Amino acid sequence: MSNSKRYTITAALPYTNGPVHIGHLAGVYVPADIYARYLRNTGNDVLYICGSDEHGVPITLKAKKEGVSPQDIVDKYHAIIKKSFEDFGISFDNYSRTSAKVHHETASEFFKKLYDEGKFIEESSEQLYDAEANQFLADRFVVGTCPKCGNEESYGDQCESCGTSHNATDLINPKSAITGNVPTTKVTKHWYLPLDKYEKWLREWIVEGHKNDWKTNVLGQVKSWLDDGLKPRAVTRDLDWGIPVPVEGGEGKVLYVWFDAPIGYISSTKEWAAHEGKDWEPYWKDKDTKLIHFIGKDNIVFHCIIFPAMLKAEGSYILPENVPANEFLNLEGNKISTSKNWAVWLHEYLQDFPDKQDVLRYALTANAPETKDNDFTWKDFQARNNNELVAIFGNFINRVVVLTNKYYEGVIPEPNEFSDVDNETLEKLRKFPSIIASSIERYRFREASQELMNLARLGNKYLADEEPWKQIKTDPERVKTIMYVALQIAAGLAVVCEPFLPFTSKKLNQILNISENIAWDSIAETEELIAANHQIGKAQLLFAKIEDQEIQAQLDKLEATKLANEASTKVIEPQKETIEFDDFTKLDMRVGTIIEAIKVPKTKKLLQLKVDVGIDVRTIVSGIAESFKPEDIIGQRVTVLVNLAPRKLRGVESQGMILMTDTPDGKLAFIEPENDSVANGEQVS
Ligand code: B3M
Ligand code: ZN
Repeated sequence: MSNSKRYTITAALPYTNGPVHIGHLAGVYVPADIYARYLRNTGNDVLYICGSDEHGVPITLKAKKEGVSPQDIVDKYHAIIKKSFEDFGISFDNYSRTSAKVHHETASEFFKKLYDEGKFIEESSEQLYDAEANQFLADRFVVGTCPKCGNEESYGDQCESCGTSHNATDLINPKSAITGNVPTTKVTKHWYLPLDKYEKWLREWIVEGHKNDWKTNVLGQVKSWLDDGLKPRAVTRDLDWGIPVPVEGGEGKVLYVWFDAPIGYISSTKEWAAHEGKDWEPYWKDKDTKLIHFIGKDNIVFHCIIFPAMLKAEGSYILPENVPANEFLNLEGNKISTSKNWAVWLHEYLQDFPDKQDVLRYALTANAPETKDNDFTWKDFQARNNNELVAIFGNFINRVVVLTNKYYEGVIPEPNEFSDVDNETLEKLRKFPSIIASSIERYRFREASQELMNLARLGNKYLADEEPWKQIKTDPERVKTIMYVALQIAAGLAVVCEPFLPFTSKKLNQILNISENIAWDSIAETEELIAANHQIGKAQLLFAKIEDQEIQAQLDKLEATKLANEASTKVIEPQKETIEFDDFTKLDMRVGTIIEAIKVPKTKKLLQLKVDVGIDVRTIVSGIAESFKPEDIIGQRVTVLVNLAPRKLRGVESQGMILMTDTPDGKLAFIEPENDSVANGEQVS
């Protein structure tokens, strides 16, 4: 194709300290995949690459916590992540890992070249040190107050709250993440990239040069850092996990993870090229290649300031054409968190919904956090599936295929003369590929996904208005034209849905018996996408309704996570003063059963109960109304302190006390005999 271009598309390398979750997918991998698939479908030379980020402190910390080696951690999660991406249909041309030999070599050479050309500052200075752990405290090994926004849990290299990247020594009140100790300092030598020298150039290139085509959230962050002034940044660390510093004096030191990780894009390209027998260099060095980095907002500084400064210093590489960073996705109102297990993990989703990759892709795209943080809810997921994919897209295709089979045994009829509505409908169909393309090219994937749905809506409306199922009795010749037009829309949908719903597109091509994919650009020009007399296949369900209980199961899973988290942070009260055995025997505790319960009027907490305690049936006023509805506790077995002196509560005399305990979510729970046959009045001792 004449206007074919070369694209190098990168998706942030996931840290291998945990599996991939929906936040990663919505922010990075799904939009990048839509973009890559679209560009391939429009005839471009596309390289879409990624790989596991296997260095850095998060991995060392996880290994320490689990008592295994960092290599064990990265091997475990690399395998899970790689497989889940494949099963989910993320169409990477290559998925590498930064522990690969080619990466160690590429990153070392890169560092060496900058070192040899005098691009670094070499400096010894006091760095934070944890004497007990015998460890310098860089990056996530140290937590403290962010000097910029006051967040008390900023990491040594970056504050996740305001996005600022800083040096560990800038933190206020630093604390070791390993021992909790207040760090001391110790002198050590490191190599620094003098970012200040690139400030002017960065401003011209991004703030001036890309003011009209980069996203405002990205431009805003970049501008604010430049306005604050850039400082030299250490690109080496005193750690034992990473790529050894390949120069004299670098013994026992490794490259900073954010120095080596973006070079991972280059190594992944080399690995791919070697495998495919191609040349990697045009993808990184030809100025006509468009380099696009898909990332989340916490990675903006590294992709817009530090990595470009590295590439510029090296001198032979192209710079990104765009860095379409997304904001964050929350989950059911709370921040997604790997350590708190508050996430929908991709590998678990694929187990629970094995053939519903496209549903998640669609739900995440339709609700993507493109301009602000967004919330994923299972209810919205269900609604996107049931009300859009099933009710609009699936319904349209199903009607077209069922009717074509019913009226014509699956053979597409020859149309008669087109009515105005037919012509208008076909004209609208021809415009959709460029409408969707324009949204995708501007990184507006939500908008693009809604235009895709609008094409299905067009098809549905056309059928609803033309009513072939009625006309078949009165004007069968007209129905031939209607079905022909509807089939053109179905064929168009198979093409333009591919970037968003690749599994569906494939299935739809099978149903329509299309073996050679129709070209995206041909839709605008061709009179006929799918020809008369072509035999199509039988109807198959494209999307199935998701029932309430499937959604409830997911919500229950999250609820269990919440409870487990609360339980693990719950403070256990210290033991009370010792008592004598005689003190204990004074307590008369009996098993009983609640036989009546009503609310005490004008109180929030009190229930008035009638309890059969074996000795008698007595009234007890109990502060449990916030945990139980009266009607739910009739018949409940309880333990009652029966010889507590009676006292009046809101005018009602309470003759005893029901023993209760607390649940992690702040509700109360009864203490009841484990065995149902225990009679009322039995003593508890
Ligand atoms: N691993 C950060 C992250 O997963 C980091 C991205 C590297 S991209 C070169 O959020
Ligand atoms: Zn901050």
